[in-house]
Amino acid sequence: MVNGSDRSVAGYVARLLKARGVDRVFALCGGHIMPLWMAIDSEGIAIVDVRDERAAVYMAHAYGELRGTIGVALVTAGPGVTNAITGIANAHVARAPLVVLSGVPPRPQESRGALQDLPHVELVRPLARYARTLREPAHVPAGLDDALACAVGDGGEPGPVYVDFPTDTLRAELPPAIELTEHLQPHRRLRPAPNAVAVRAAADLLWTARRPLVISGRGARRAAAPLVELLDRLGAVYLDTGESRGVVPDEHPAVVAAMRGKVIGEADAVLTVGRRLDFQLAYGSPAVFGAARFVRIADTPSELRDNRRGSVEILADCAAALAAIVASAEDRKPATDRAWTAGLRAQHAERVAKLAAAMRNAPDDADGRMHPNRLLAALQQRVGRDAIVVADGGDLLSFARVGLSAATWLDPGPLGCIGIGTPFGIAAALACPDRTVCVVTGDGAFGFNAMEIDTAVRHRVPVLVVVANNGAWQIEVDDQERRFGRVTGTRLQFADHAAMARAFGMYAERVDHAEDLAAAIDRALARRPALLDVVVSPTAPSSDARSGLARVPDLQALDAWDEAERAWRGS
Ligand SMILES: Cc1ncc(C[n+]2csc(CCOP(=O)(O)OP(=O)(O)O)c2C)c(N)n1
Ligand SMILES: [Mg+2]
Repeated sequence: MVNGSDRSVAGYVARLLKARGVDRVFALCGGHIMPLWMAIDSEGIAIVDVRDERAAVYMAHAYGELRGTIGVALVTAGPGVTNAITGIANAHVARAPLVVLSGVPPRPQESRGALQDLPHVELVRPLARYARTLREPAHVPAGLDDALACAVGDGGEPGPVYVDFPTDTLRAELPPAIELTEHLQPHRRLRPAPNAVAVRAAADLLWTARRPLVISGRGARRAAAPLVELLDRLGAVYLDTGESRGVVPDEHPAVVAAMRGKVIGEADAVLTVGRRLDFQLAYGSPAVFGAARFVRIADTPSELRDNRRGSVEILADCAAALAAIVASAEDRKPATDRAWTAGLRAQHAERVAKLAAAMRNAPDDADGRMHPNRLLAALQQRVGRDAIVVADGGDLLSFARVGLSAATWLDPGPLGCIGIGTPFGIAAALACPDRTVCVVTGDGAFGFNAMEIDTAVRHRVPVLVVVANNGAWQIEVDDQERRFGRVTGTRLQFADHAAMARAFGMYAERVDHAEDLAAAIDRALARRPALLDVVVSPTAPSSDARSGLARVPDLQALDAWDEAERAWRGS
């Protein structure tokens, strides 16, 4: 009998995870990792056994993000690791702290054609902050400690780390000289303190600006209070991005999300808080942001100076940097043009109200199918604004991004990794048992990890999954129709996802008419885990379809920015 609390490497790994606060591991079984699997179970860490390794990694990603800890996925050798790679790639781009553990064939069988023998570390290395096979039992404590530090971004960028062990190493004992408690306690993460000179310069630049704009991203997630304080004191306008949606509540007077294009063009000072200037922000290009001066604060270099340097750059914990800037400004009166901010806010509020009314009343299409906005309006009303919303898909994600408000928001992120919906939703419901979790997903996106409804049922995870069933990869259909005049390989069927969910024991309904939505949502919420398969119109054009995102322009992600960039470059 194998005992997880003995001196085996597997037992040590499990104890270290437990000591670091890991209470759940998302996993798919296999012989190479079984010693570790059993040790993790013996240690009292819950195992969420899933149906595809990719889903395990997505779940670990969302679980870690929402709990503010490291997410852990355990996958077997060979195809277990290759299946996990999309999840690792997603966490890499999202900078999500994540540990993926796996096994490799026993050392005596290495490179002899063993079962499931692949060069895991080489496959994963470009996507991981740390990738290593820990062969030697004596090296396991320090190696794993280093990996966990890398995952949370201690001294670098947070992100996924990958560690595997030969199966015989997992079964081997740590040498007697290795102190068993060593490395169990984490080192305190050292974050650089904000530089006082840079803080003063940032306060000067922002407090003398007429039209200051603040944009937040990943690095702002744990800086909500000082961010709001800065917005209040400076009177700036504010744009969030998918990475930090919900950090500043929609009711805050700085929020002008519906005026994104205008604000970006008019601001004379832009403060980025833990946010890359990636494709979602026009790469910070002067063609779009004009001559605005930038202040950039971030706790990792990758969010500090990409694409457009700041006149001031502060590498520090974002909360500390924001608080220091506010303190440095003291009682100084900002030069912010209040007429500009008030005008934007008023226009924003008008657009939001108009949209809400239009969403509630959006007419059916010629075939009698409801507009996706009817679904979103009903969800907003029944699920509320305090929920955790996971949005996934093409057109559907675009509609949801514009029309659905949530205290916590998760989506496919900058990798555009559709298919995360159900796994993220399951992890969210496990991470935050007191909150309502609603996944709203396109039918195409749902299909990738549809089998995870089985995981939700087996683990009694109270998640609501709403499939917006338009029988197509519709945003791609739209692109083909607009640019090629014909449609090929982008249509699906109006499949019966409710029947599929019921086959796995999940409560499910199909909804065809908008007037049936409210009652169906209420029934589903009461019977979670539950799925609603809602038939929606494929012909409703989304803003992402209209903006050109799907067609991938040459210079910028959106048509309008692409044209501006072309004009600016003189090409
Ligand atoms: C893994 C992955 N494969 C393909 C794509 C390209 N893609 C983006 S949106 C989309 C269509 C999504 O269809 P659905 O989820 O049904 O949403 P709809 O557009 O129909 O609302 C596709 C195929 C992607 N982003 N990610
Ligand atoms: Mg679809």
